Amino acid sequence: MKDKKITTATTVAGVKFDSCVCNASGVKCTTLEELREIGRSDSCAIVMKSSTMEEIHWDDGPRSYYLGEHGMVQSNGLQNLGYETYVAFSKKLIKYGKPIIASVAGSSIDANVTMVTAYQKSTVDLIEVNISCPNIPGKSQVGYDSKQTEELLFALLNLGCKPMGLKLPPYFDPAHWDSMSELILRYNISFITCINSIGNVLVIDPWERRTVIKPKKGYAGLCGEWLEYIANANIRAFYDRLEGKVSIFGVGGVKDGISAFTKILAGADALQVGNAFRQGDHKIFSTIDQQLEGMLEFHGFSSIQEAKGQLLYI
Ligand code: RRO
Repeated sequence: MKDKKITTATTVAGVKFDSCVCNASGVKCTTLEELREIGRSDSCAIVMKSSTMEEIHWDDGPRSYYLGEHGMVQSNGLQNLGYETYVAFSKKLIKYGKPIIASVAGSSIDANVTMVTAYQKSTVDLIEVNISCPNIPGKSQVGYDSKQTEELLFALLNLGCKPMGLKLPPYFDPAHWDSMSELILRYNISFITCINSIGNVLVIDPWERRTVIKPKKGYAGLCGEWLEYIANANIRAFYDRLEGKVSIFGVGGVKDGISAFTKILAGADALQVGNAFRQGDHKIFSTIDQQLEGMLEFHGFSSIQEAKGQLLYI
């Protein structure tokens, strides 16, 4: 019998991807050289660092602290080169022939409108609005507040034809999945990215008797393997609520074919890799993709589309 051809090609918000593993915003994707390296790699897309109106750079620190191979805490504080630079970068990244994803993290509704409008006119393919950065002193995450989220989504209506998505914080209660899903459907959001880091964790150095991160008295975003099951829960909860109308990027603890496959079963259309990319090199995308192909084959699926959401219950 002829072998079944297996593919990890996927579609996010109507945009075609040749495979389904790419970088997560925040990790080695701030400078043009970093973005070019992602372009040259087997990452199925190029996701850019979340941008603000102006460049942000901090000299203080420490802003990140590594917890072995499993993950890290960070408070990068939205360091980026400013949205106009990323609009310009997007032109230079076209030659890699893969979707380019802009990320927007404005400090106000007006800032987000300005940036989304600019990206709508640019050469990016998808626009992700990040409503879940935990590391801005004095500001809570918009994604934890339905009223603020709705005001933002209303302002972002009808700014252009490119698909717009939301990068969401981890939610821990069904009521939040319900209210956020309702807004996502009402405001025609095309894709969501689940999940951002777990905000406001506190790592304490017991020997120095102090915090390990400088800003916000040490409160910072937790990244890496600890996110895996929280991300799975969020992906599944949104998959169950979004009526198949919204694509899902799964992110949080993706480090191999198994952690990738379980997110596809939960309902993800594609995967983003943060911590494992930080730790490893640019081969991580193809390594995970090939292992994922093996998992699809093992379970008799020939595509992501076939496997997506096919979680069984005991
Ligand atoms: O730059 C950051 O501190 C940061 C961002 Br924008 C984000 O979305 N999530 C995160 O954990 N850190």
